[in-house]
Amino acid sequence: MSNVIASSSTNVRRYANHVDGAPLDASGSEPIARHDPASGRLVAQYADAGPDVVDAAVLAARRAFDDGPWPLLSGAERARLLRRFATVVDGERERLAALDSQEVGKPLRLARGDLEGVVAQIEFAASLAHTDHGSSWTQLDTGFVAYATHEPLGVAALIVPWNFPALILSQKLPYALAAGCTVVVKPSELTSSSALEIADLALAAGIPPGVVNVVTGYGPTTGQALIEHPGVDVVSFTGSTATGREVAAAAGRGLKRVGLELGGKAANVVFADADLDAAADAAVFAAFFNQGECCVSGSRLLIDVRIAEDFVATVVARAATLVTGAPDDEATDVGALIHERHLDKVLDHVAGATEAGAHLLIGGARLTGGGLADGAFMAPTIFGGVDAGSRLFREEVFGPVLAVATFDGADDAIRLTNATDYGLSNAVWTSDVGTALAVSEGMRSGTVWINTNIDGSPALAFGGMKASGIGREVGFEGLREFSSSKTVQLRRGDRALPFPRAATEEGR
Ligand code: TXE
Repeated sequence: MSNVIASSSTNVRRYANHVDGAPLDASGSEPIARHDPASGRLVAQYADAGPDVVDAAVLAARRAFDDGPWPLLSGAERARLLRRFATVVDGERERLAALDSQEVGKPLRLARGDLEGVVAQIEFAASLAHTDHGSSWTQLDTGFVAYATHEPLGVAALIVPWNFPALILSQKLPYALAAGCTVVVKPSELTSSSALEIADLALAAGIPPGVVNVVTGYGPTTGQALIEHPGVDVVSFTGSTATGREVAAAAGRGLKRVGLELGGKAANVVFADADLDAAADAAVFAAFFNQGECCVSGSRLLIDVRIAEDFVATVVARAATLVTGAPDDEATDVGALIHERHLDKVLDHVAGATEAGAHLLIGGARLTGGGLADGAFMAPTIFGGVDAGSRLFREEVFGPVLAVATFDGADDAIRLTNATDYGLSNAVWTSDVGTALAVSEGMRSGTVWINTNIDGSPALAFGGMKASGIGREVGFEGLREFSSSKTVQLRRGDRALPFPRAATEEGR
């Protein structure tokens, strides 16, 4: 049953929550209005779920877990339903991409890529549901065998941000389902439509009611109530490091498993012996993809001092060719930022970088010309000569701002890469395999890309070190975040116990 309550002639989508396979409106609270950040137009309204709605959603997930059938289905059966889910989502890719593009402000052309990723994640998780198995120990002792199984943890709370609403959901949801968990999703209050639509599609694919629930609302109220609910067993969160600390504290109080995928400040290290043409293209892509609103954005370019001048000139020239504009224009490379306050925060970083003595090479301002006046558009921006101690070098900007600095030798490149609290991803470009391996060993991050950037596959675990988070999602490790192992030990024959054998009847 669709969560869309009404779509008026002005095409404003009005949604209820999705609980136990049906729409559930939030009584008594003002709906949350979402304005398209590229035009300022009202495009969607979501319910602001209070504690009563969160409670109903967790209880629905609890029933679907405790009474089944979801966790009791065979792996093959869960895999079959997940494959069907992937097929149904595949059929709706264009519509879902349009929703994410409109609510995030990202180019539709690139949102289509997000949705391809969503389908690939669900398909991969289906393969894990089918092939997952435990381990056994048969060599421990004569007459003694042990085996370990992986059991679903229970009800999972999935808290999702706004930069890749459908894609980040797909890095969690199908893995939780493959493990046998039931879920309550809390999408960002800025971009909730695709999660609600995807919950409908799960139902249409035959995944039973109550297995996938979605509550919409603000983080500190709806999100916090969800994490603190005693019926939740595991929390998977993607968002800011500051909020991640609060989420971890709340999960800690409830002794719940928690996975945190937080911010990043990736370095893109380019040595003089690299394929410089490919490295320059990738530097531009990594910095400005998704308006730089990406936890793995290559927001720091560290360039070998021997080639710095020419290479930076090439990167700046290529950045100048990027088209910033309306998300639904097929020619657009860079869309609008998520909202005005975020644009202000990015501009504050720009002002701070200038004060700290960095050299503005391109951009640096809001764009209002050419029909962009009503949106939160920012020019792709590059600063040279960025000091390693400055805010721009160390803090996540989450906007189209690239910080450039030079290094001299591999040790210096590693030192600069690690000069931030974050540790999510980094990249290195070189034709020398020894340099590539040495630098990747020194980089303190969950992912290292060699001669590529912002790349991947659903098979490859993703997550961070340091302030970038705890745990891994996606791939086999992503499945394990939602399961608990059980060790079963079996002994036959004589058991040698350290206590004296109990007296027999005759001996008394
Ligand atoms: O994130 P929040 P915001 C970074 C990026 C960005 C900054 C702020 O630097 O500029 O964070 O973005 C929910 N309990 N990233 O404010 O607050 C919230 O409703 C439970 C990096 O949007 O972390 C939303 O669903 N939930 C990042 C989600 O958490 C809470 C992606 C993220 O919101 C909550 C996004 C609470 N107390 C931002 N408070 C990445 N790693 O990709 C908020 N939420």
